Amino acid sequence: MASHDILQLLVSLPGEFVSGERISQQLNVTRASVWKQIKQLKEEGFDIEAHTKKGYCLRKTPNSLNAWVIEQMVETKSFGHVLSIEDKLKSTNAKARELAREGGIHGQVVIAKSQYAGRGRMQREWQSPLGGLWMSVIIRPNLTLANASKLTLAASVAIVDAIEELYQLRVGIKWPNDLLYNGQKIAGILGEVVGEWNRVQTLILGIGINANFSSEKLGSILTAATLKEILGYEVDLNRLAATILEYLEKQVTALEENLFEDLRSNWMARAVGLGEEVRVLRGEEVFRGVFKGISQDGELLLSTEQGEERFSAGEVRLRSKQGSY
Ligand code: BTX
Repeated sequence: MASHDILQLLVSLPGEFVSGERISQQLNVTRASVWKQIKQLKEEGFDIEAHTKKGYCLRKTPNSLNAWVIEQMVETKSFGHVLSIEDKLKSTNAKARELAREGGIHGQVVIAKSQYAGRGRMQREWQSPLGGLWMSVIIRPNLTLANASKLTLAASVAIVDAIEELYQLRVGIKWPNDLLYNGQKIAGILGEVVGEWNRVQTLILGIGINANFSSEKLGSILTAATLKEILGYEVDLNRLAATILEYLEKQVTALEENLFEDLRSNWMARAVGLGEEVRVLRGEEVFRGVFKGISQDGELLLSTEQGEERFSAGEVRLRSKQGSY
């Protein structure tokens, strides 16, 4: 018997005590085995009240990452239905690529409690200590390659929506897909296409969220903040993952149905620096102009003295005139 069979039973009777005898009868196992499994669940962080006469009652699922809990929470068609959590990985994007090559399905998720070689865009380092949400989703969308870049925009809006719903926190998006709170980075997104096809077959969407740790853990990175610091409490990582997956599936489905306009306006409503004078850096080249938004094709629009310039994600960085973001 898996300890999760007991959980199923306790979850189906919220707030109720279920006797050890009833559990053992219903699941056809010994009382000793029930006791052992309950002990294991408690070690995993499940708050289970035990009463000698009444039996067991599930009071609370754990805040710490738990695959079973996320799978139960998530209300999606396919995202997060296949999900694995590892204690430590080099990078969840690397692991998801491997899984995708081995036949991983659309919406399959891999999460690591910590990463020892997490990556940002252009091979930059992404620090991923314990307490964060480091997650990659395999996406096999029905989209052309040109439209695939919009997936990272979709992911930014999905995360912002999730954070707003769960914590009533207004987060800004810095082109193309960093999430900022008061100018401090709290999350990043890394979209990587697997293989080279005309029609995108697979994209790995890596999502990193500074959640339950102190930003001191990020060493020399002084431009970061964590949800725990902003909110003053530790967030439920399972709820956060499940809610992001729900919004993400909605956004991806909308893109597949060619409904980019809503996403574009949602993205722009959250964009940092919109309408302001900014600098766009492409390698050593610097472009100055007013940040006008994103185009129908998902490119950054900059109005310069020479006219309108368009930039695709991946090649440029955006800076305020003073260099503050
Ligand atoms: P980015 O290239 O926009 O940002 C990388 C830069 O952000 C780094 O050069 C560093 O200055 C800064 N930085 C590094 N770690 C952090 C952090 N924890 N918080 C704030 N700033 C930081 C952003 O790339 C994309 C990040 C995606 C991360 C996810 S985690 C799950 C998946 N696996 C993986 O290896 N990457 C993705």
